[in-house]
Amino acid sequence: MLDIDRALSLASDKEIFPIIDKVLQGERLPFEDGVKLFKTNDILTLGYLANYITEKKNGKYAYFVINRQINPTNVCVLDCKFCAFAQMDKNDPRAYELSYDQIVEKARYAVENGATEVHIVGGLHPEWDFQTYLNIVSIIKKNFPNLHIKAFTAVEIDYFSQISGLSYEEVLIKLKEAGLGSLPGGGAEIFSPNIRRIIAPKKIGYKKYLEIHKTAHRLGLHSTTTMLYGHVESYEDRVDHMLKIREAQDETGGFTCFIPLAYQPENNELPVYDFTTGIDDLKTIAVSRLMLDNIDHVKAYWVMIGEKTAQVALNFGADDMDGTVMEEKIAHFAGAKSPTQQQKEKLIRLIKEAGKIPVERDTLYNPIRIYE
Ligand code: V47
Repeated sequence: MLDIDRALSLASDKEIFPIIDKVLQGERLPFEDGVKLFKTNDILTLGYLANYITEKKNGKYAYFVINRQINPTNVCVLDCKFCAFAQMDKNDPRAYELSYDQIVEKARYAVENGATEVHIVGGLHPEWDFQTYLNIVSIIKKNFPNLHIKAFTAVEIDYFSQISGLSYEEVLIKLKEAGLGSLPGGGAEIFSPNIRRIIAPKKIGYKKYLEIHKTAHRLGLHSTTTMLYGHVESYEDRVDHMLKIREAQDETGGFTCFIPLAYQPENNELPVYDFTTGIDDLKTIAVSRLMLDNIDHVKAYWVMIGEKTAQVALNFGADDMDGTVMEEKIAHFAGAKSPTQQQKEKLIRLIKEAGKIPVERDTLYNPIRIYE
């Protein structure tokens, strides 16, 4: 008897038996199956199935990147209810704006510590023009030509288009010419317009978010994509979100990775005060892996689910842990209990002890070093 048959013969939830067959036959799962998978308590079967798909796609490899986050400013015109990072008033003592020199120094620290990537996300500053954001990219590129600049969410790209009068395509072409390497996936939150009205009323809707990513893909830029879960959304909203991403990926193939972001509940305006639970984190990773059959990688973002859950998630459908990060603000302002940075050696240990083979990767998942 094959290992997979033996393991799945122990499955206990009849509701998911037909889904098991579909997964084993490589069939695409519809909306209803995603919801059933979220509702099952047969968490081990769910994890086994998700891990089966991960290993079919990526073998035993689990990835990490040596990277640094840089948040140039937290001054932001949006007023997202879950966000503890942004400051509407630039005179608030918690508001900050980094100078070009400070940004270059942060990038220099990253390079000196082995980083291949900087991940840049910040606020929509009411007084910064598009040129300021372009300069951030070009000044880093000029000083560190080999560093991959993963910068600016679709929400920021839409803002640049508004303040410059340029189309999404023109904004992205200018950023690419300045040295942009790829787009990060933030700002997706939950696509459901009803939930978005509650948690992020001023933020662009999902159609624009996906249009911007698809435009980037057509210009040869890859991107990642995310989902903020664990607040006021339902399982149905999560599955709907995943399917909209799956449809966009069918069109362009440009998403490298899906990242479920666990809601952090402190210092924000959303009246949801609990962190996500370990089971919900694992289910969300596993269901993502099973629904998003056309995305190669699913990330267990240790910053938001903690190192221990992220490690376990490597056996529940995830094959990537993000990276060293070096300085994290967005999750920590909202109460994240994880460290704000990570040593490469720790990531290697977490991956090895999960029974996987650590691979240091670049932003686009090219292996840099395999730790057999
Ligand atoms: O856009 C904000 C989210 C995102 C909270 O692309 C929150 O590889 C949880 O997108 N609780 C920024 N989440 C981080 C992000 C990201 C992180 C790591 C890797 C990648 C990638 C992307 O964080 C925001 C928003 O969606 N966020 N506040 C909060 N209270």
